[in-house]
Amino acid sequence: MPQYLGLDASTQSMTGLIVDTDAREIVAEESINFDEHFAARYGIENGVLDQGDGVVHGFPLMWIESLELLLVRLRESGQDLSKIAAVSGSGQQHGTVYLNGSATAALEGLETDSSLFDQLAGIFSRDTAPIWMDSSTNRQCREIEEAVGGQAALLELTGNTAFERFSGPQIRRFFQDEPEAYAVTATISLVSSFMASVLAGKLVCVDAGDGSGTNLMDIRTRNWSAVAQQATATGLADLMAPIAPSAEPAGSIHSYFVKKYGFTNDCLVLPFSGDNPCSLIGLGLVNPGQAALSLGTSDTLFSCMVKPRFSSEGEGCVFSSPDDIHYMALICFMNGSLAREAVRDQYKLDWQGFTEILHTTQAGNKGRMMLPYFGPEIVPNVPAGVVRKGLAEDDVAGNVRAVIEAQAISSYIHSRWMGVDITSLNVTGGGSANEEILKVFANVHGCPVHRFETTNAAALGAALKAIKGHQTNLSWSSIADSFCQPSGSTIHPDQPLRALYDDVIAAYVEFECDHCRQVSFSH
Ligand code: XUL
Repeated sequence: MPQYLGLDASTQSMTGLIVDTDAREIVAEESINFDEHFAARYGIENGVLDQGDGVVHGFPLMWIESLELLLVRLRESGQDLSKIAAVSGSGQQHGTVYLNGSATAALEGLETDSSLFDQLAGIFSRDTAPIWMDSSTNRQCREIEEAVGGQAALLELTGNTAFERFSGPQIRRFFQDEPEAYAVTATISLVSSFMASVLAGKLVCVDAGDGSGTNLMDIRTRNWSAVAQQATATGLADLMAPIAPSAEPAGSIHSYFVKKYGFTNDCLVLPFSGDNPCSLIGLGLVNPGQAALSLGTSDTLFSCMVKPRFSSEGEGCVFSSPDDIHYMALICFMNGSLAREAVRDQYKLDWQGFTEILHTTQAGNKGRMMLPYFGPEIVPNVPAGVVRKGLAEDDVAGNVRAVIEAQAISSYIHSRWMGVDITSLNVTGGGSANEEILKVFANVHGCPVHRFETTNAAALGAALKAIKGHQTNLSWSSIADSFCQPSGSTIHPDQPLRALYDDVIAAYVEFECDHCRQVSFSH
């Protein structure tokens, strides 16, 4: 019975999801929460180390430790890992891992008499990895854009303007601020290719899905762009593994995992991708025009496109799909669950109390509005600072509804550039468990919202990538048909409320524009 493992190395946790292609079902789903296991040792909160001034990093060694814990947990829960024919994965997109010259030998020489932690602790030229929440590279973004001939030129070349959270600007900042550490860096991996390298016991290529979140890949050829690499840092072309087809196996799993956890020697390791491209296929968006919403640490809205279509405002992103044929349009809001949790905590609510308030308050919030920038926001690109209109800070109910309406409206107005007529939204992420939140999104977008069985779409997409890499004759549509059906719970829009939201949306646009004119970095 072939089974496939999808791993998701995300911001706050390491998840493993196993699918069985004969049974056509998800047979296991386990997660290791970073704070729960590592908060004290690594000094992290919500999975990350916030160093101030927009500098937010993760710990590659902690990800390695949690991989090991996860495999133990999967075994303890009764999973027989010898059934796994192939493994692939998803990594929080954009993060960069810096390895020194000892990495190749250390990965290859892993032995089971000590832990991954002990054997891999010395392979880094930088202990921490800047991740997507890092907003400290504004200067580097502008420098890279200028060096390739301007913002429009970078957009045309890579599908994206320079974003602070993207890998290229992170690399440039390291190159500028820590030249000595940069000089001893032999390889720069993405979170995805780093985790794949640990499993394969050798440096694994980047896939085009994650490569397109770097500001370094030519979006049309799906190869690194020499021009973008030169604009970013000296000698960068030699530090980055090539881009490989997403379904081309990188090799077999290293014997460490065979001996220690019971995988077989011929279990394949496929290149990992970014969490967004993995979520695209995990939610079954393998055909153009389909759209989905992920309510996670950040909220993202994305769709599948035939050709790369760019956001001229530079607020959206374009990635390659893991099918290596289509493209993914995405907008990412930094203030996803971070904002929902900030409101919940500020008013000392639990999720039940929060949900009851949403249920009992009126759509449109009687004109009370919030711009929920609890942290710096990506879309629109503004610094941190919550702004309220007609809404007192001590108005608990008003603030709860305001944060959710703001998120839904923002996802609506900032997705127009995709040119996709959104007729339904497939929804995932922790926030998708909450029906009252989904009702607001259904009413604002005026379309049904389909809930999926797994809230781990990225891990599911990774498992589907593993299937495709092993059973190469299967089409993406047939794989998606088997595993990506809504769980049956669909939230339909309430048409009169949708009409009401027209005015609310117009008022929100005005409120947001006024604020952006006053404070934004780039407007
Ligand atoms: C998307 C983005 C986030 C991260 C979350 O561009 O930065 O969605 O991928 O892990």
